Amino acid sequence: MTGTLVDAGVLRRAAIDVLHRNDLGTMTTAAPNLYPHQWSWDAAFVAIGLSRVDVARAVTELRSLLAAQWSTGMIPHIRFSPSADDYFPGPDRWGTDGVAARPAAVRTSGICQPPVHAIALRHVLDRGREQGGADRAAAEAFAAEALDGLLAWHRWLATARDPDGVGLVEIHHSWESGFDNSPRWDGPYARITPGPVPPFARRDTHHVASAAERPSNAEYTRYLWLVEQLKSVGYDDARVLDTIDFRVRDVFFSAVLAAAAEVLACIADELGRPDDAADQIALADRFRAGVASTVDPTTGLARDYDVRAGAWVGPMTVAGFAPLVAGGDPALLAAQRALLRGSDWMGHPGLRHPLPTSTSPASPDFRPRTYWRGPVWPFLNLLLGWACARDGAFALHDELRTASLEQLADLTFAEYYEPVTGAPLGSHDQAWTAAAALEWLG
Ligand code: 2M8
Repeated sequence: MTGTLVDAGVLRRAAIDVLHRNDLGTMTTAAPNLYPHQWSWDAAFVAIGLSRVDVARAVTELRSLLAAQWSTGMIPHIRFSPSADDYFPGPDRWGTDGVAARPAAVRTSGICQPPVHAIALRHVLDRGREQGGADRAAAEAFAAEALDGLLAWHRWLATARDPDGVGLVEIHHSWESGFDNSPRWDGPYARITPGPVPPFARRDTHHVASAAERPSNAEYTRYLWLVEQLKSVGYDDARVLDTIDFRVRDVFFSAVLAAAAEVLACIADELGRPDDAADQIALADRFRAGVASTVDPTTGLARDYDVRAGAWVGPMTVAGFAPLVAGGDPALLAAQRALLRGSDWMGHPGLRHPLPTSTSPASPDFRPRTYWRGPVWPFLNLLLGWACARDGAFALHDELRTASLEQLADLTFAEYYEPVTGAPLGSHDQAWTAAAALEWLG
């Protein structure tokens, strides 16, 4: 079933309005009420969208995020805005103020998110060069300014987060994956018995139509237990490995690193840094191979690996298409594209729009209204589309673009959408959803 394409000008103006309303000046809130701070991978998508309308502001978005980078190289998953306190857990609960690696001037969380930032920088550079003049100068100057930070970020992930050198990034909290309560994490969380967690009052459930669209209280207790564990060792990378109950090699995160490293290699080359470029190519190769090594020969989907349990994690989620993001072996990518278009995914006859769902509608884990357990996430479709175009899979890119624009024509810019009815869920006016609309419009 297809929807109606809204007038491109109307969609564009509405998306720009959302980004303006979420703009705090030098950073954009991920959503007006639910997420009143700057999130790491949201900011990268926001910069991609902004680069279509205001290259200088896109540069500022990435610069603000990089100002939160820790001296270890980690880019934290939240840069807190001093002007908002209606989010839990806020900076006090994270307890990062005493961490020496944190930049003194900004308050941050103590974990990270997938490294889409070099991909965002590529978009900003390309748009700046297309515009020419001051935009080109600003984008090129920023690329030179940001290069060392992004190299340090990728190198930190490749060392601190791949201690065994297997070409897969290990995460220590499902918030790091960005797929917070995906069925991917049910197994690892089921094996955790939370220790004492200080009392807490959730705020997130106040900002959605139904609490059922958000993670459960049992999930939040585990999320906060992991924060206590991280705090207990002062967020020290080496001590975390011995302490944390959640150690999972995240295949989708790893795929993003592979893709971003390849992009950063190209930028390093353009900036006259061939050694750094070669280093990033090697890193991309390593993580691409790591991602490919996880593919389940029976299902054709890539899998995560629970280090603590020594077990594969393989529910039918969109993360199984990590090889499409990482790139690589043409036969593997062709098989994955066929699977994605098939009746368990985009080709499922019950879908309102033929778009990837966060969990397959054919899976017993599918929950169409619950956050990362089923709904469609627009920013993710943009990332998949970008990877398709990179690899010359233009037909699938165009299918994703057409269906995405139809979905976004409702002008709610929802955080996620119910796959069967197309109803908007979670927050409305979500910044990265508006950014995805701008990028799809071109
Ligand atoms: C969601 O995650 C945050 C925690 O980081 C939350 O639920 O409070 C996820 O969808 C994540 O991927 C996203 O970056 C964030 C902000 O949009 O919200």
